[in-house]
Amino acid sequence: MDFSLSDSEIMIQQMVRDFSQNELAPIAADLDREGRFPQEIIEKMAALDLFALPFSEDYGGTGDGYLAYVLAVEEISRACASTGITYAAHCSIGTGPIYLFGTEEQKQKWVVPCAEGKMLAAFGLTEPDAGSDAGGTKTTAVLDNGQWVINGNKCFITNATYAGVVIITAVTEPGKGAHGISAFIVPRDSEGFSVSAPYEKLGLKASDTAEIVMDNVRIPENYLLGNRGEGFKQFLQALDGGRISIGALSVGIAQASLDAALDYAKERRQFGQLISKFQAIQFKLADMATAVELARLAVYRAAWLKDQGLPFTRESAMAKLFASETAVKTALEAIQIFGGYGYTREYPVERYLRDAKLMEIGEGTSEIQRLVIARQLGC
Ligand code: COS
Repeated sequence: MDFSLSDSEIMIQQMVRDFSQNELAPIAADLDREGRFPQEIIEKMAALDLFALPFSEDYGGTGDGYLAYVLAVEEISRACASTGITYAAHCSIGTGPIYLFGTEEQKQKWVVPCAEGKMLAAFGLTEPDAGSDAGGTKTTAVLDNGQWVINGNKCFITNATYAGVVIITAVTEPGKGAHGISAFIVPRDSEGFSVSAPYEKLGLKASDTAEIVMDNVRIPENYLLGNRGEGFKQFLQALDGGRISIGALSVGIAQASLDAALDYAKERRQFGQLISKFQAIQFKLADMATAVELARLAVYRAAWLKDQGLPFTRESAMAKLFASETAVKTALEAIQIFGGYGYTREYPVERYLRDAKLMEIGEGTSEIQRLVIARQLGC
C-alpha cells in the first residue's frame, strides 16, 4: 500500500497551492462580497493548464489524471470555494460526460476547447420537479427532420451564464422512466436557449448559478450523447466522478477553516494566555485536524480508484458524504474558536461556513449519498 503522491502530483499540488494562495486567496473575500465571477482567475487557470489535468493528451488534456485534478480542486477551494466549484463543475460534470461518452468527433469538437480552458461547460440535470429524483426529468427531446427539438427548464445550473456548452438530459421515450431519458450536447448559442438572472445564494457567491430555459431549441441529430435511452445512467456515472470533486472542494474549505482557527488560537489571549494552550480549544483543533485528514484520504482514494479504472461509486459517495459534513462541522468549530469575531465579515470563517453548506446539497444531498451507499451495501 503506497500512500505517497507521485513527483508530478506533488509538483501540481505545489504549483496550484502557490497560485491559489498568492493570486486567489487575497481577493476571495472581495469576490464573495461583490458576487463577482472570477473571469480573470479562470483565464490564469487556463494558462496554467488546470482545465487540462483530468483529460488525456488526445483531447487537449495533460493526461495527469483525476487525482491530480482533485489536488487542484482542493487547493483552489482552500483559497476560494466559489472558484473551486466553477472549476469542478466545468471539468467533472460539464466536460466529463462528453469525455466519457462522446464520439471521437464530439470529443474533438467540445472536450478539446474545454480542456484548453477556451470554453466553459455546464451540466443540466436538475429541474424544478427533478432534484434528488433525477429520473423525474420533464424536459423533452423530439426528433424532427434530422434535428432534436428540445423543450424544458433546468435549474441550479453552475456556470450556466458563462458556459459555451451545456450537457442536458431530456425524455426521448415517454413512459419508459429512467430508460426513456437521453443526454444531449447543447451549444449555448442555440436559438431558443436562454439563461435567467443568477440565483441569490447563501454562499459560493462568486460562482454562477442560474436557470436554463430551452424553448424549441434545435440541435443536430448527432448531438445526442451516447446511446438513446442511456442518459440517466450516463449522468449518474458522471456524478460519481463529480462527487469526488465536491469531496475535494470540501477538504479545501475544511483545511482553510482549520488553518484560520489554528492561526487565531495561537494569537488570541484570554485569561492571561494564548487560547491554543487551553485544552478545550486544543481538543477542538485536534478533532478538526483528524476529520480533515480522514476526509482527504477518502477523497484521494476515490480519485485513485477512478484513475485505476476500478469501481468507485461507493467510495465516491462516502468521500463526498464524509468530506462535506466535515467541511460544515469544521467551519462551525472555527467560528466557535473565533468567538464573536468569527460571526463577523472581518474574518473568513463565516464565508467558509456559507460555502461549505452547499457541499452537503449539490451533486446529491447527504441523504442521497447515504442512499447510494446503502444500495451499494446491498440493502
Ligand atoms: N452508475 C451507472 N449506473 C447507475 C448508477 C451509477 N452510479 N446508479 C444507478 N445506476 C443505474 C441502475 O443500475 C439502474 O439501471 P437498470 O434500470 O438498467 O437496472 C438505473 O441506473 C436506475 O437506477 P435506480 O433504480 O437506482 O434509480 P433511482 O431512480 O432509484 O435513483 C438515485 C437513484 C436516487 C441514487 C439517483 O437518482 C441519484 O443519484 N439522485 C441524485 C441526483 C443528484 O445528484 N442530483 C444533484 C443535481 S446534479 S448537480
